[in-house]
Amino acid sequence: MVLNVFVLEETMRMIAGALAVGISFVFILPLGGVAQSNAATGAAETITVRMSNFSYDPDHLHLKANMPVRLRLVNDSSGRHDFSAPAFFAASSYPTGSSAPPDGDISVGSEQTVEIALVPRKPGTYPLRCTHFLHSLFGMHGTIEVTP
Ligand SMILES: [Cu+2]
Repeated sequence: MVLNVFVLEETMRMIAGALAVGISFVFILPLGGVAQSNAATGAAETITVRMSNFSYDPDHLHLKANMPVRLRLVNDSSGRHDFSAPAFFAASSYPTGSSAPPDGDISVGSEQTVEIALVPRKPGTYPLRCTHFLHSLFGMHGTIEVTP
């Protein structure tokens, strides 16, 4: 009987733990939705790129020349990655007070999000890659297509 009570307590604790995880999920999702709708009310379209081990999602960005855009780089992996596209960043312009990322490379730490506002200026297809050792070889590369 004592053993049964113990097992019951353990089970209750596990259920409570699972509920806590479920509840935090429920709270996180609406926050993400609010952030997205706020961005949508701004002038520029927000494009979210998720960075993981070892890919970009999406790995092909389709942008319009002279249309302001906000790139939202979300790294939900356990390690640091970067978004390196020197030719693309050099062929874009930036809002007053900001400029192209140094070396055309944006570094995003684990569980971090970085946003950059820009206006693509020159149509073309630009390579995108992660410069971390072997990441590109493992599939962490893509293209940014700017159409007229
Ligand atoms: Cu990487």
